[in-house]
Amino acid sequence: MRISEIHVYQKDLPVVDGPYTMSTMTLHSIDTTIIRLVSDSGLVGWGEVAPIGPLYQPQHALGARAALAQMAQGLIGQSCLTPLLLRRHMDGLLNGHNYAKAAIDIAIMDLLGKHYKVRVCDLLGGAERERLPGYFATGIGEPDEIARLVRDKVDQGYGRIQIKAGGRDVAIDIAVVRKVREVVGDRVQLVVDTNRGMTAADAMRLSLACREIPFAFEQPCNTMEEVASIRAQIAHPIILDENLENLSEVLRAISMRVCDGFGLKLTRMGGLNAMATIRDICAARSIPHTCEDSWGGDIIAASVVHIGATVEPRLLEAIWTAGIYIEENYDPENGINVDQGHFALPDGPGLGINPEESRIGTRLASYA
Ligand code: 0XW
Ligand code: MG
Repeated sequence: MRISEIHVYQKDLPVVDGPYTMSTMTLHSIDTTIIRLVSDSGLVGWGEVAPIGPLYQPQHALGARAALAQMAQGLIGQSCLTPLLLRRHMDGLLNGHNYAKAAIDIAIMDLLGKHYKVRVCDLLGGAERERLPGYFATGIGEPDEIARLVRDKVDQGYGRIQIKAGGRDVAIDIAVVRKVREVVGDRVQLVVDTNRGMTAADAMRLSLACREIPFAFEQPCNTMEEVASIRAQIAHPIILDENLENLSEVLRAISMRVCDGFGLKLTRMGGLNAMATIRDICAARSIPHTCEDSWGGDIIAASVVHIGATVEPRLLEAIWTAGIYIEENYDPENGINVDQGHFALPDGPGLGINPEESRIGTRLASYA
């Protein structure tokens, strides 16, 4: 079974109830790239990559499409049955650009699952459970507004909440964290994420001012070195997110002992197979982590749920998908939606979703 066609689509995903705000950007709409990969046996596999704007991380939508254009013709005729060899073949066509390769990796795993009539989670080693905990991420906001939102989300069933901080006077962030704690107490696990948006000094101020409030501090500063510089002086465990750009950076973070957990972004890491490798490394060192992506529709969401289901429950912090911010599912029947703060693992073969062509935007290019 060989790759016979690759089709590339682009779709704008306006942010429902937007904009979505973080320390470094305000997002009204996200540009996603969808891949439809067709085998010579007539099976279809779906892939997606949706970097969240050009500022969140070095990966961006135009870069993903340029990388896919660079590789696509060279992928025609390659075997669909050997994802590892396909990955090596992609590395021989283009240096780096894991996030674009991730869209192909996801599509090939979807196709492979359909071929063998098994789910992607089974190809990745097997599902630990069918229902997975999600987390909710706030935007940047004022103390009362964020506390109200967090209370609502905890009431809806979320067991983990990520509060956005940074990019403003740290005193407001301190007030937000205190207000949230006052309102929800220890009913929920809290994470404070600055998205690289604080200086080391401000991150220390926030942590020490809230030393009695348990939370994990996500990506408090821009670089691993800055985070390492405050590590011994602050009161909270650290999660790294944006700094983890590939497997090598994951290993660097582990060897630097710079953090206690990871926020793992599926496409930035290189796709489902790369995530499986990182999952196993995390298991070897008992490192808790999330399974998520920066954004994306049903294809990314299903992928995140499939890999998340294979993580040992003691190490899976939570799943995050952009679903609640997206107007419609690509697959109205089997699309991935959150229910009481949890996600159900799809039960069909492959990713278990069947996107409708009318819902995946504009076709930009086709290769055969
Ligand atoms: C909560 N998220 C997954 C949504 C945005 O992409 C940012 C992000 C994060 O943890 O940084
Ligand atoms: Mg983060």
